[in-house]
Amino acid sequence: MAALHDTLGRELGNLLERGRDRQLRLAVTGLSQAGKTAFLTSLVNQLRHAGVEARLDLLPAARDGRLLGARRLNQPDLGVPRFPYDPAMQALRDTPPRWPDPTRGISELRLELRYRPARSGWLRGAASHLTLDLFDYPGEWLLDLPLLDQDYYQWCQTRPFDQGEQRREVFAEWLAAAEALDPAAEADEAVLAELAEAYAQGLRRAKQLGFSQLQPGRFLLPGELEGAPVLQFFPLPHLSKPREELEALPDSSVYATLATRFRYYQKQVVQPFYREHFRRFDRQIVLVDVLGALNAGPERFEDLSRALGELMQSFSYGKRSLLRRLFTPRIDRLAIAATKADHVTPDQHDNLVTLLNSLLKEPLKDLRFADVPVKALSLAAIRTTWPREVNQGKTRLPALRGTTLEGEDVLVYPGDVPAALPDAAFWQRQGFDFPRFRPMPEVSGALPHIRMDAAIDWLIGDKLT
Ligand SMILES: Nc1nc2c(ncn2[C@@H]2O[C@H](COP(=O)(O)OP(=O)(O)O)[C@@H](O)[C@H]2O)c(=O)[nH]1
Ligand SMILES: [Mg+2]
Repeated sequence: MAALHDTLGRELGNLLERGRDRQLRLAVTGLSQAGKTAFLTSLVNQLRHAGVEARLDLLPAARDGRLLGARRLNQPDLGVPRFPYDPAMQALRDTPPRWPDPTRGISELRLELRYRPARSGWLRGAASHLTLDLFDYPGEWLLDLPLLDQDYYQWCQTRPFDQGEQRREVFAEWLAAAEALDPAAEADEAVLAELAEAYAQGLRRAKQLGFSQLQPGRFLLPGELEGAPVLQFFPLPHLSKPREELEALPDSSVYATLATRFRYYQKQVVQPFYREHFRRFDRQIVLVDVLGALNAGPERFEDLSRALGELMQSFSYGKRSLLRRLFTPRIDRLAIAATKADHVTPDQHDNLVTLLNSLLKEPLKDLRFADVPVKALSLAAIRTTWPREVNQGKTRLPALRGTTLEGEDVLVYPGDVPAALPDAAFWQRQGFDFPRFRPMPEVSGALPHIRMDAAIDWLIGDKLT
C-alpha cells in the first residue's frame, strides 16, 4: 500500500511537472542589429527540420532522434502580427540570397515541439509536446525600459546627448537651440515640434554611427505614432532651478509640457510594451554583436557595454516557488551569445566568448548572486562563410571564404579578436575589419549555422528529457 502510494505520488509529481513544463516562453533579447530576427528565423528553421536535414549534434534530443518535429500553432494574442518566418525564408532562398527585412514592429510565433521523453515511468514511449512562445520586436524599443525608473527631471539630469565626443557632435545643433529655451516660458507647439525633430535627427545620426544607447526608442522607429505629440519631447539640457521650482511651473510652460509628454510616453508607450511582452519569460538569450562593436571603435564599444547593463536590469531573474512560478514566471536560465561568429575564423571563437564575458561582467555579477545559471557562447544563426587555410611562406593561416553583400567572392583573414576588453593599443592598431557577407545559397532544407544546437540545448534541452 505504502509502495503504491509512493509510486502514485511520484507519478502525480511527474504529471504536474509535465503540465507545468508544457509551455516555455523564450525572450530573445538584443539591441538593434544584434541578430534577433536571424536567430529566430534559424531557431524555427532548425526545429522544423530537426531529425531530418538539420545538423543539431549538440542537442541530445535531436541527436538521439527523440525530437520528432515542430509545427506552428495559432498564437494566443490575436492583436499581434505573426512573426514573418515565411518572408524571411523567402529572402534567404532568393537568388541571390538576401537577409530578412529589418523588424519594424512586434510579432509573435508559437511552436509546438513533439518529442519522445527519455525518462522512464508511465509515459515512456508516448510522445509529449512542448509549446514554445517566441516574439520579435525592434531592438530600438527595448532601451526604453530603463526610462520607467526615471521621471522627466531625472532623465534630463542623465544628459543622454552628452556621452563622448562623437555623440556631442551629432547633437550639437539641437543642443545650441535647446539651451536657448527657457523652461519657464510659455510653450510654443511649433518650436517644441521642431526641436523634437532635431533631437530625433541626432538619434538617427548616432544610430547610423553605430551607437546603441538611444532613447527614446520610438523616435527612431515611431510606427503608428509618427508625428504624434507624444513623440514631441526631449531633455532640457540645463536646468539651473531646483526641482520643486520647476515642478511648480504652470501647465502651459515649456518644462511642464515636456514633462507631461514624457509621462505620457512612459505610461502609454513604454509600460504597455513592457507589461504585455516582457514580464513573463522563463528563459532568455541575450544576443550581442560584439564583432560589430569591435569594428566600430572604442566609443561605441563603451556605449554597447552601458546599454547592455541597463537592458538586463529590466528583466527579473531568479527562482520562485513552484506555485508562484505558475503565475509569474521568472527567468531561471540565461544564455548570452556573441552573434555572427562566422565573421571570424574558428580559432578566434574562444576569444570571442571571453570578450563577451568581460563586456557583461557587471550584469553577470547580479545574475550569479540571484543564482541563475548562465551559459556564454558564440554562434552564427545563419552561417555565411567557410573556414579555409592559406599558405603564407611556410605557415598555414586560417582564413574565411565568403561572398560579400555586393556579390564578390572573397578570401579574408578578418583579424584577431582580443581576449579581454580592448585597450588603447588595440584601437590604435585598428587591426579588425570585416566585410558584411551575403547568406549562402541553400543546399538543404535547414539553414547552415554555428552552435545554434548548443544554444537550443541550453534554452530548452532540459524540457525535452
Ligand atoms: N554573417 C552573419 N551575419 C548575420 C548573422 N545574423 C545577422 N547577421 C547580419 O546582421 C544583420 C542584422 O540582423 P537582424 O537579425 O536583422 O538583427 P536584429 O535587428 O537584432 O533583428 C543582418 O541583416 C545580417 O547582415 C549571422 O549569423 N551571420
Ligand atoms: Mg529584427
